[in-house]
Amino acid sequence: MTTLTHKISSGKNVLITAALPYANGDLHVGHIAGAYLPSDIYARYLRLQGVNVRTVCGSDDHGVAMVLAALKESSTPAAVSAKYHARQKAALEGIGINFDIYGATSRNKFHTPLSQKFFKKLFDQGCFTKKSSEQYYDSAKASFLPDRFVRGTCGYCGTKEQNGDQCENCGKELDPTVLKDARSVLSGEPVTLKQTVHWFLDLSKFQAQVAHWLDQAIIRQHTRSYVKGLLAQGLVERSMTRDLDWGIPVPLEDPDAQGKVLYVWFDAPIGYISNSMELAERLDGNPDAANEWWNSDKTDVYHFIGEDNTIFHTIIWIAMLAAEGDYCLPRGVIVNHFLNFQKPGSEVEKMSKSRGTAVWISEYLAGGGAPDVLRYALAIIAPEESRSVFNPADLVARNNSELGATIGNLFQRIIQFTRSKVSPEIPASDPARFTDLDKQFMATLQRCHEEVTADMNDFHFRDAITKLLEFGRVCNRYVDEQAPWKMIKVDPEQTKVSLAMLFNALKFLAVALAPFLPDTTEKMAQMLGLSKDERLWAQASTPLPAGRELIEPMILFPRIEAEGDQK
Ligand code: 2FM
Ligand code: ZN
Repeated sequence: MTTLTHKISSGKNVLITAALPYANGDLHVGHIAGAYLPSDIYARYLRLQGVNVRTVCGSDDHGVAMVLAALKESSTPAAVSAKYHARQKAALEGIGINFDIYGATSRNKFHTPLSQKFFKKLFDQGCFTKKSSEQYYDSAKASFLPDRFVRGTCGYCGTKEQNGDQCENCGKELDPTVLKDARSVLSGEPVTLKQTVHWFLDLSKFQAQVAHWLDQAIIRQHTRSYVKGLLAQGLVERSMTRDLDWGIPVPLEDPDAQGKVLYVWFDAPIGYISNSMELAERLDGNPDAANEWWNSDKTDVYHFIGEDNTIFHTIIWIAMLAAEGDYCLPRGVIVNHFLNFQKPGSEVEKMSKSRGTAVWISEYLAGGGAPDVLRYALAIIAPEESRSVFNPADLVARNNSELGATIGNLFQRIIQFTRSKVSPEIPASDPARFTDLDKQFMATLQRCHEEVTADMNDFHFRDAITKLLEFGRVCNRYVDEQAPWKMIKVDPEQTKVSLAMLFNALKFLAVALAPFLPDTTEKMAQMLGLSKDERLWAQASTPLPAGRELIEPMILFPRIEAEGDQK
């Protein structure tokens, strides 16, 4: 297991961003597992640690993806992006992912001027080379074909049907020199090449700065190795402008710039800053207060992304920020791999809209799916170290046999038993009566708290949730060993000792599971009467005071009947 061994620096503010999804479609479980759930888990964790956190996301409204979606839906890029923006926001909120701002790059009033200012500053510093080069062209449609307007075979790894900008399999950027058998998405015809002028950023000039950043960034080992490999191959020039009529106009007087827009990957990450400005305007009454988050040694910025966004965040964005100079470089970039999909009885496949190999968040929620069950099912298989497989049929077992049988059942049996057989309140216990087993149980709780804290600090959320579930199993075993339903008949005082231990464990779970299961831990906190302070991370393993009245326990994970189950 690789480790990042990152301790939260005390007194630092943390700005968390999650990749801005293209506003050309709905969100599925792969998106959630890749960037949105991990960023939400981390933000919730830091807030429980008392850290001042802002979370920033929003839709990426520009680029060819939007133009293609508009063509497909006989609509306009503006209308399509507004539609999917709203649907994405609702889906995220539906599963408890509430960014402080979910902006939109085409509608945020700060975004175009900021992106143009950014470009102009790099231009004035001589960072761009204006060059004529051969780009794909569709003669039938009399149109240049940037990025996703072309599909073909990746010249690096041979994967077929790849977009003209990047290979989904090997993650490498593709251009006319490496894409094979290129065809126009507009006409389906083989493409031709035509000369056109663009502004290129020579990334090789930033090689040393990127390498230096990489050496001290908080980043997973697989990402570090991958980016080191790219650096070893040497960085090249990349065009930062496109022939497209949807996007941010290139802010140059030059007649050659007319009708051209900024490359979507130039303006998209700037969206993190422009969205922070919109948020600062709302929260601080001043958009420039965003500088306190972007240009201050009091703040650490973390980007959460999926593997396909790696080059853009760890090389191009770092080079852009280094060149611009006004903003701090991110402290970390947390990359998750793809989540593959497996329908019952079928092979493992990539998530794909056309093949129906995905679970859409809006459909899951509309079908009555509980947000926390999906969050758990994704966190427990989080593709942190390598790609993992999501099987929708597993959701039933995740709910019934893991969450329900382990955590739900524990709360139910302890609270129910105490109320009916012992007292209407949390019982007091006498420390003089602690047995070796009790002491061992307390030590296990303490150790779990420490280990889960280390996991959370290191962005190992999958290990953290796995350990919490395992602790739930330890608690159930302790109940079985103590058998309070028998003990109460012979030694009521000793029974209270066992129950007090278990109430401490319930409190620990109610706090430590909060980043993963926000709805359910609200109910747990209500059942245990936890105060805001008792719900802080540091307080997770401190004892729960006796004497608190217990309410009727709620069913935390109602059983799901699998298709084919006897009713
Ligand atoms: O892959 C995507 O969906 C991109 N729209 C991610 C952009 S992340 C950031 F730079 F905005
Ligand atoms: Zn490839």
